[in-house]
Amino acid sequence: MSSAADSAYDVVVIGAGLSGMYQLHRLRELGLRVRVFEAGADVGGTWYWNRYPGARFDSESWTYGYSFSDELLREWEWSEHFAAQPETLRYCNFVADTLDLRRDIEFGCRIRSAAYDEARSEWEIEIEDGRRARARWLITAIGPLSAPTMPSIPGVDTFRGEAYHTGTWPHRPVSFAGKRVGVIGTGATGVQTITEIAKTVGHLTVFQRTPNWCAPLHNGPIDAATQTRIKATYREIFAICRESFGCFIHQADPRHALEVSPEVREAFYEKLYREPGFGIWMGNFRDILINQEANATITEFMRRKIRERVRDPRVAETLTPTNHGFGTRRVPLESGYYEVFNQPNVRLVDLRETPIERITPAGVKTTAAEHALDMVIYATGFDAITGAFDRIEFRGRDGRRLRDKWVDGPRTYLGLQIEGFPNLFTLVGPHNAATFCNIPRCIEQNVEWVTALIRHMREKGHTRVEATAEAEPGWTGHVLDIGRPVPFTQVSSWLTGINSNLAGKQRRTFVVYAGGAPKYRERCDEVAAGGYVGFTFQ
Ligand code: NA7
Repeated sequence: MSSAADSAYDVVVIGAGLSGMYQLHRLRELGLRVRVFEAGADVGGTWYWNRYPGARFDSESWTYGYSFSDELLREWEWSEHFAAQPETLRYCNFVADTLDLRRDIEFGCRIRSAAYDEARSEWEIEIEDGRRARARWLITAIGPLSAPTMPSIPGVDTFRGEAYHTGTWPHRPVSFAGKRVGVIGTGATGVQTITEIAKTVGHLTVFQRTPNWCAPLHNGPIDAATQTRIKATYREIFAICRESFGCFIHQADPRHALEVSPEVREAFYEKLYREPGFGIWMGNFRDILINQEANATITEFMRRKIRERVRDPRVAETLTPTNHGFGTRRVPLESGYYEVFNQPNVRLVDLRETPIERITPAGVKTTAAEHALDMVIYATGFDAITGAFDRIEFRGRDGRRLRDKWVDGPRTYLGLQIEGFPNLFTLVGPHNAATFCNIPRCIEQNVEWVTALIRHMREKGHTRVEATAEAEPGWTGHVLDIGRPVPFTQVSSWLTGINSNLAGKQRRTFVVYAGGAPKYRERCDEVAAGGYVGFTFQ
């Protein structure tokens, strides 16, 4: 493909993951000249980078694919209810091939800066290799979890063995056989990695700082009859997702946890624990995530489950969260995670008791011991939601830097636009329902809404759109108001903007919209129906 940088486009999209790919497709339909710049060597975003062992969906595969195209739905078949990363990456490639997307995507291009040129009402984008491109509209499709962070532990660079971050996993096979492997981090990624490599590892040491409440995934193959049923009912499936809080197939039970007897409650929790996917989180009693007393009942149930599954009571205790209730952090789904700790070749190190002092050339040194290792795996997460924005120098009107504007937390309108940054749209950006969602469902909403706004501008002959100085604080205040009473906003995790490894990310902020996808969509639709209330056009 010839280099298309140093050129002018109608729209530049940053990122060729699920949101960038769909945005490209929709904008092409408007007849616009679109260029997508992607840092990776191919499409897929999250599914391109996160190749770590055990990486797979926690969403039901058949709820995750794009819903907009009957052709895509007809031609693609998921092999498992919760597909593994290689299959999902194949899906991304299938979409790129079917829609012929690659001819407008330039790979290996990491964006360094983007500056708004007021005189021309255009964005000027600079790629790290120094090339530039200009476009009327700039759309970020950079993902909420795309800026991996290493731990701020001294000595990381001194380790002599193999070292990997899960978010930048190598493309070649990695063997664990006979090796002494250490994993740092027990979030959703660490839980998947640990469970998978425990099957072949020589010896595994898990360095855990904060345990999470994990629930069984119950994955399985999709048989032919189920495949036929799924394909025949896609419309119903997507309709259910559309009306649920996070666009998952699981709908909250209308009952309150405390209005039923303890026996009924227990039986319901048991049933959910035996069922696949996020049902125990999203399809539970309607109040378990908003009422502390209700939350305590499911939390106690989950505590008992850990004790039942882990043989050594001390290890079970260490694996049991003490600082947050079930569901107030992202719930990792697992396939035998707790049983890993019954293996004789697996050791759990509690970093709350014995913190890591440093990484040494030979392994990991805690305050209690030095653990000799052949490999260290960092499952230490991401500079979430705003991190990918911070890594690009965005300059809006009057040279204002986005980083400065967001220094005390993001300020946005609908999580899609920012006052002072005309013609910039932030798919799956902060304050957007998509950050807490069965993400392609919300991506489709985001993309379709932005596409309609651009179509509107073209029809009216506008060259510039920007959130007003009133609309932005209105929305930002609404995000805060709706988030404040929700328990998960009072717990530290990437969902509340915390990253212990980064200066400036130690204070909780409201980075996600906690009102749920249906309410969010309704608001976006109202804004559009009212002629794009809260925006100024020129
Ligand atoms: P997470 O959920 O942010 O988890 C990161 C893990 O790494 C978590 O257990 C952290 O402990 C641990 N961590 C981070 N830094 C350190 C240091 N310095 N020392 C010890 N332990 C550390 O990231 P994931 O990749 O698992 O998941 C992110 C999302 O991606 C996930 O929710 C899915 O939606 C997809 P902590 O909890 O901070 O004590």
